[in-house]
Amino acid sequence: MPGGVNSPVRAFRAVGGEPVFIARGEGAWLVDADGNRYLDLVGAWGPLILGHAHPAVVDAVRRQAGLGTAYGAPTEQETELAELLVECVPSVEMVRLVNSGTEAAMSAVRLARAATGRDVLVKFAGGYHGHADGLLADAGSGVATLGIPGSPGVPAAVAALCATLPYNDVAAVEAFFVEHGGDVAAVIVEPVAGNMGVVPGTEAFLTALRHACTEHGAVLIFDEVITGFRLGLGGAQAVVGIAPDLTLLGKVIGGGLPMAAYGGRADLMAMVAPSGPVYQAGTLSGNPLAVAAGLATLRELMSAAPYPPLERAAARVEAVLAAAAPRVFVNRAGSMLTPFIQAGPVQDYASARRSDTEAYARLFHSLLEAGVYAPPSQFEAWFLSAAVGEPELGELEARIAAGLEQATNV
Ligand code: KE4
Repeated sequence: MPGGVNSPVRAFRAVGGEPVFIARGEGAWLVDADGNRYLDLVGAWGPLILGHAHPAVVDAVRRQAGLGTAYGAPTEQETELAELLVECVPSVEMVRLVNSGTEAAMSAVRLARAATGRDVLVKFAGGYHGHADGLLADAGSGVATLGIPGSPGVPAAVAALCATLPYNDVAAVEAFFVEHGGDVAAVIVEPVAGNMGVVPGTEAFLTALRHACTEHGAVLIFDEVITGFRLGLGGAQAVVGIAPDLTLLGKVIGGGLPMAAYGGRADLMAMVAPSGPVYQAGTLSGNPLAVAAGLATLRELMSAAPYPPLERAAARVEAVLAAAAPRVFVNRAGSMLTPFIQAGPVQDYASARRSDTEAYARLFHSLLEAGVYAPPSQFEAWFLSAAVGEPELGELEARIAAGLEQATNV
């Protein structure tokens, strides 16, 4: 396998050393193949908001496996999951389940282009929406982590259809739309960016995007693959009170199994095959096993309401990190946060990239030594799970403080 991994960011290339091979997860903990235990701040890059092997999820998946893993036919459970997504996410009237955030993003962009008859897509530097050809320009996450310029293999003609603007830059958005508004099919944005490290979108920025898209007839796509059901049952759009036209979901809604979705205005979604001409399909879309894990996860989130304790736990981790100011600057939104190794502030990709990635690598390894598994990249989000209770939190605070001391005082 290229780099010995099935997704680049797992290879530790940005922090050095060999990746840890994981044997199992237990609540807030990961256990590696040698039996070493780590408090997990990656959470499989966001899905594991309940922690690893949550009993409700394990039982649901175990039960479904005995009934079969995939039928290639509709099931009641898919309909139940779709109804939960429509119920929880304010702007979503209709939804299509797919297998990954990449699929959700590429499908939503195709739908927006079909609905508007236009080609131009606007994204933001440091934003990451999966690895579909037209979305890799100036991307965040692993593209930023590995410093890959754009991505080879994307035809120039395809790349030329994607305009990249600075995140949180209202003037740049307004100027672009004055010039090109009539050509824009869609704007795709992470309302709270997670892939340049955590950078919340300002209300002014997100409002400007909403106004520009409404005024010029473009489709506003909120990529909530990370923030959906992470910042609350309604995601970032419920927090900021802005309704996009389409929303991408993923990660949490699959509870750790391959599951994502795109949805939004019924008039747009009705254009998707077979009810409309915009083709999109998938052998395992909405498959019973992933739907079982997703339903169990969402039902647990709706009944246990873990968001307030998650917020408190994340605020305590933030406080330990922020105490290292001005060597460290922390951005946080709910239970996702990033310690940037710099004085800050960090409000876009250009400022995020001023971070000392060497010092971040030292922090990463000192935490790993101390039994904390943080993202192996400065340009990713740290995630708290609901499985992090008081004992684990005390351990986290102590281990992070020690790791910071070691890493940033050289
Ligand atoms: P997937 O195709 O990886 O399921 O989702 C793509 C995607 C779309 N939108 C956002 C906001 C995302 O964060 C992602 C994927 N996130 C990365 C980490 N930030 C996944 C980890 C990886 O690539 O291994």
